[in-house]
Amino acid sequence: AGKVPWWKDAVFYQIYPASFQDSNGDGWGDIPGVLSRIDYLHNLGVDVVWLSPIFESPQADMGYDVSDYQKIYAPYGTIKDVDALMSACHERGMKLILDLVVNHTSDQHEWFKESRSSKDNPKRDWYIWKPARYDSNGRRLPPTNWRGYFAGPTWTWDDLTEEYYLHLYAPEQPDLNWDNEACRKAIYENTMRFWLDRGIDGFRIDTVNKYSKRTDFVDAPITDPTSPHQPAPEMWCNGPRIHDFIREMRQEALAPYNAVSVGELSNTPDPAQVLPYVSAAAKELDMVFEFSTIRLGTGDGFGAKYIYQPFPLSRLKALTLTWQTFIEGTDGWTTVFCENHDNGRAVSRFGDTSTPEMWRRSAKTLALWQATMTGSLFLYQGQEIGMVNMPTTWGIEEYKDIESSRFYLEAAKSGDAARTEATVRGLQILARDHSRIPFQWDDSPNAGFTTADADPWMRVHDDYHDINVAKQTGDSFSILEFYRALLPLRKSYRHLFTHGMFRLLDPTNEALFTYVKEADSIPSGQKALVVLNFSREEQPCPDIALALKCVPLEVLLLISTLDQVSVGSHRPREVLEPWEGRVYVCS
Ligand code: TEU
Repeated sequence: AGKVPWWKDAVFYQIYPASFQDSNGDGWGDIPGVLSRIDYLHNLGVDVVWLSPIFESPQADMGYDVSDYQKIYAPYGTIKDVDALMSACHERGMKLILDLVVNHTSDQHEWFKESRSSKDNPKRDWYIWKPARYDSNGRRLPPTNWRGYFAGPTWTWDDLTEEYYLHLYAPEQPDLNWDNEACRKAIYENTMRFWLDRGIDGFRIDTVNKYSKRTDFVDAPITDPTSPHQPAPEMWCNGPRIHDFIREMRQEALAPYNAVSVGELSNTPDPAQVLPYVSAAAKELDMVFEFSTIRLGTGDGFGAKYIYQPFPLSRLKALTLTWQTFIEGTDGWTTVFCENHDNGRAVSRFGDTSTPEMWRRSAKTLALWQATMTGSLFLYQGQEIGMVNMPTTWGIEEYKDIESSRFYLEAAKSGDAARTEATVRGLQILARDHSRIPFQWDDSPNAGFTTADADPWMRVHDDYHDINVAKQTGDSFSILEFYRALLPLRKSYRHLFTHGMFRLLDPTNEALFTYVKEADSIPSGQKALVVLNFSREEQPCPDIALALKCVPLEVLLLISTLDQVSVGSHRPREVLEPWEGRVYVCS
């Protein structure tokens, strides 16, 4: 086995630039703000910083609608600020990756302005234009009945050239036509090599499995009778040429720079379909995020996404098992994550925020879950201090995200009060907004995110006096200090945690999440046993020695989420306290 690539053992940290640190008091986070916090990240144990989009954008979708890939959105700073952040990372042995959004551009991008200007513009075919259809009454209809991700159609009529253009997301996000080679070449040159030449270390690649649409553009079957538009991810996910396109992207732009790539791959629940993207021999992507696990709780399909579906722990365990083991015996790789900018906070969704004590314990147990799993570990800003969802007392006006407001409006317009109520409840658990409120640094006004007199672009959580970095720094029982202890531990046991094989025990237990990590590459046969109590009740502790197949005297407690416990003692206490997590190894 050759040298292990650096990015397998690296700890990645996603920053949402609008909400991390404002340095100039305009209420928006910015890149100098990130730079001012670089040592906080370094001390946490972060190896790679991933910045969500920082490019010029009208902000229809918080920067995932880029109007110029070579300019920085002014409130975030300048390209010199990016260079300074990149140098600060490199000086500390850290790396910086950017968010590559090339399934679509903003409708304000020069390319789209040209494309829409006339049917015979050279860039007309860089986007996906189709003539209208007409029904028996001569009423104009879009080319297909597809529903987009933001609760609307995927086609918008353009009066000037009298055709529709495709957008899987907002009308302000027209899809690029990857079937056009000149368009692809421009993407590699204009959006990727430009930044790689400046020294960027790689990309998180947005909607990475959606670039190759089926070219027959047929209607989707009616599966959501409540909507005039039908979910149709099969029309654009994992399409006919997707692997050719990604291999070409790798060859043209990533490989020449040894750039790391992590793809955002959704709507692909079948591991056999994911493996081709991450097999080393395929030379496509280094790894991907697959969302089945952390999307638990979201409603099925598109229309019901924000109708909350409770789920048993056994379902979370089964999905974890699938996505921990699908690369076994292959040359593939995977990621470990439980939060990002598109999902509600993990401690609110998978932990327990019923009391401050349960909040603290469950956040630490979730940390133990993440830090012992196989794959490259990704943290999201605020996860390390246990930031929680927005209070349910806040009104819908605090939900700024285009997806939240489009789903809410769709429900409200339906006139169905029960559905509207269910959508509000679902948003209170699942909305993307929860992870986008300002980072909580300390208990100064606006949680230290911006100056006292500034108006942060999103409301600061009411709990920032209790949940913030300053309060947890130095408190050895805090979530933050637990992460600070966990990350080096993950590295010193990397053969078991990062690279080991995941073996789920007791799959039907609805309170305990118990698994073994083992590695056949270890001559000693050393194993680790992770026991996590995902419940508010005491649970009997499984037989550790039996699970580890070693004699009781060899059992060592490696780490526990409890405050007062001497690690190393080998007499496992018979009972796990509520939300207690432990890791044992054989000596
Ligand atoms: O998200 C894509 C994405 O997660 C959705 O397409 C997802 O597959 C769907 O909601 C599943 O129900 C990326 C960015 O992370 C997101 O912030 C952007 O809004 C989106 O792409 C468009 O760029």
